[in-house]
Amino acid sequence: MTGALIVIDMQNDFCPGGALAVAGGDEIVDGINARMADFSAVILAQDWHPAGHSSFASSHPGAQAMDVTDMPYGPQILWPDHCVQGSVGAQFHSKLKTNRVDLILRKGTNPAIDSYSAFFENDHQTPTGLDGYLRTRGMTALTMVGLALDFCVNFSAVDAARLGYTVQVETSLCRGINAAGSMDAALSGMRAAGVTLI
Ligand code: VGL
Ligand code: ZN
Repeated sequence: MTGALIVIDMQNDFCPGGALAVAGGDEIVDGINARMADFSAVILAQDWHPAGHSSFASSHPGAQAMDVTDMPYGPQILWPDHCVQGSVGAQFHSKLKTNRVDLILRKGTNPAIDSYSAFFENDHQTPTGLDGYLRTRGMTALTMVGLALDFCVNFSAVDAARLGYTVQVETSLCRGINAAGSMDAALSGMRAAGVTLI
């Protein structure tokens, strides 16, 4: 048992029937549960937006979901309202096992900045604190699974590799959104950053 399993955003809103459903998102829950015993730490990331978050299309008059807007920190895809703090959609999938979990890391709580990555908000500068947690626990090898492969898993994996972690993404335990070629870009970006895809 070595290293940490980082489970990204296994929440109702990213599963079929949810506000930002990822196709087959619920198919990976059992496999993720089964992997938890293989790691010395298990961390869950949880997308956790205040109502009216700036990444929601509904917060931008005239905008549609999947439009791209310019934010002070760069281009931002506008999403349907999702993972609103305290909502059923923000809860973890009901079959996800949480007893073995060491840390639940909530992200996307700043109304003005989205946060795909579990390490930094989308300005790529504001830390979530996860790096400090992992470093002080002596974790250097990270395995990532969850949703969505081309957004939050991708950004988390690339940031972790840049921070010096050994990172592998188990793609069979991930599912993606694939908006405008985002899947191919994510896979090549992760490889270029030194992430191992298995
Ligand atoms: C995610 C879009 C918006 C994700 C979160 O978990 O990949 N994608 N918020
Ligand atoms: Zn979000």
